[in-house]
Amino acid sequence: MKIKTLIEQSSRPLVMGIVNLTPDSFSDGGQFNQLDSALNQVEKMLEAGVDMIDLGGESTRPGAEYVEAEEERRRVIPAIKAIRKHFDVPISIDTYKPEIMQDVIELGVEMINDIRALEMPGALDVLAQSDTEVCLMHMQGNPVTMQLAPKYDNVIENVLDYLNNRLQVCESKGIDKSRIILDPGFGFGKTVEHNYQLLAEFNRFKALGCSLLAGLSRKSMLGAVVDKAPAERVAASLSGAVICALNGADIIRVHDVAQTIDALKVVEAMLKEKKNNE
Ligand code: 7PM
Repeated sequence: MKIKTLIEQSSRPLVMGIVNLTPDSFSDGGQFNQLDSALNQVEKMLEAGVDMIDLGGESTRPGAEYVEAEEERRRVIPAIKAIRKHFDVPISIDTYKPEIMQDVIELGVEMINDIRALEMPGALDVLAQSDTEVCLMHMQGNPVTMQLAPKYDNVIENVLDYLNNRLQVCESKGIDKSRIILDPGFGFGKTVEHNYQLLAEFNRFKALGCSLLAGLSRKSMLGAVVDKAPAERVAASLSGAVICALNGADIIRVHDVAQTIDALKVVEAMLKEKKNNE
């Protein structure tokens, strides 16, 4: 089913669970371990009620290393096939490389999640020749240098202008607005203050007429306030998720699926009564 349809049918934002395929310090990075760990993560998230998963084969963390397309393909393709074989869950692929987009679209993934908003040469054409949904995210600079000196005249206006421009470019290429999801890109070339300005005015992005995605799970904008390591930022992340839910987010990208769904169910129950008493 289309993500757009899932959004329309849901009375709370969809929860997108983050599944990383990047080798980390907790495993030897071996192919089997990576796949097995991804499948375990997906199973747990489904038990918790996740609406879709976001699979990433290249870390986009500040200062992260570049991953060749060949290596990203080796990580992502077997994972998609294994997830498809074992589970029935919409899949989003976190990639900015057009050759990866092409391959995963052929495998029938529901969404491309692009932190570069289809700016890589060829990416627009790949999406234009498909009917796959796509998330366009704002980033200032690139993942290696973006946190060195983020600068805006007005972060809200600048991010709005950027996303509006990417939207126009997509539409001119024949990518219909109805399959585009927009994301201001918390943490991507933004200071703590910029991030909280975006959070405070998240609802202004509704004016662009697309569904909205918010990704702030465990990010440093939360660490800056609670002074805790990423894994200890669950409560802070829930606070961020609730703020976004109250300000028009349609998809929330998270590590902690079960806790986020609980938090969003409370928002949903409140909004239901609010609507009933209008
Ligand atoms: C710093 C920045 C640390 C980003 C970690 C990350 C987003 C995304 C990521 C997001 C969309 C993370 C990331 N963040 N895709 N991919 N929106 N659409 O938290 O905010 O995993 S990477």
